[in-house]
Amino acid sequence: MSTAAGHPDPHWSSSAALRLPAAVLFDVDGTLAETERDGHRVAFNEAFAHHDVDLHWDVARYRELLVVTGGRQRVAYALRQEGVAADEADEVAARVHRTKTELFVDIVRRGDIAPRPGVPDLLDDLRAHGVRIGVATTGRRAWVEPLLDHLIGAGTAEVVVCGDDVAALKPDPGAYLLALSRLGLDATWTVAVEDSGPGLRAALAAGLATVVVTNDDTAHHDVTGAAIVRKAFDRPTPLLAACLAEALAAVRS
Ligand code: XBP
Ligand code: MG
Repeated sequence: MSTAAGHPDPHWSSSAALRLPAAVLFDVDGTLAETERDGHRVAFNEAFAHHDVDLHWDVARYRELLVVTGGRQRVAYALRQEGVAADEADEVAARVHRTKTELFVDIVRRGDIAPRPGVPDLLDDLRAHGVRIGVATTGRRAWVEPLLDHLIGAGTAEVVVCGDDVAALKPDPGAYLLALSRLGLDATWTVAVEDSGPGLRAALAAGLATVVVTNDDTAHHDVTGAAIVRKAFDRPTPLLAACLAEALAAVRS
């Protein structure tokens, strides 16, 4: 834990001994980076074309479909909406999703995806204060690991829980509970950082104080229960470790 004395952060309250989180668990898609509209969506559309599947997702349609977490589940859901029988939808979705994963890995390896503004500063600040960092995502490990290496540096996240590791995706709390267990922590002094309603519900169900930083795709989501809701990491003030300490204090007091 840091003390207030001499703290360089203008958000730090010198009058109150705010306790920093023991760890911060980050979502990936939409939180660490804007991966969905120009990343996953593009890869899904290329995969549909590759498999002659009669689907094409524009930005508005994809935004609606983001309430379904998991790419394979999202494709199966959309196929069922088109009247495809459940078994066939699952089989086609599995094939399309394998191709989509390969295509998205290519996008990641091209290095085109940048962290959201303010994310590197928050990570630096957490590291400077000795706060442990983890990741809990419903995405597939095949692209999550190369993306994290590129976005935040290999080894920055002490634990990385992916959709492959859990039986149920967000809003199920499984990914967060597994991340906590791998860190050897309970939820009390851990904060989650999310961008979406399903992600927030997963984190809350795991008992975590949760900061939501929305984006254009999730600005309309229900964020009831979040400790802090913001539109950006870097504006109007930087989201830093001390802000997360304030969020924790608000939830745990
Ligand atoms: C992200 C997802 C993922 C991605 C696509 O949700 O739901 O499905 O959209 O990745 P969250 P995959 O940010 O809440 O983890 O195709 O690998 O599923
Ligand atoms: Mg997300």
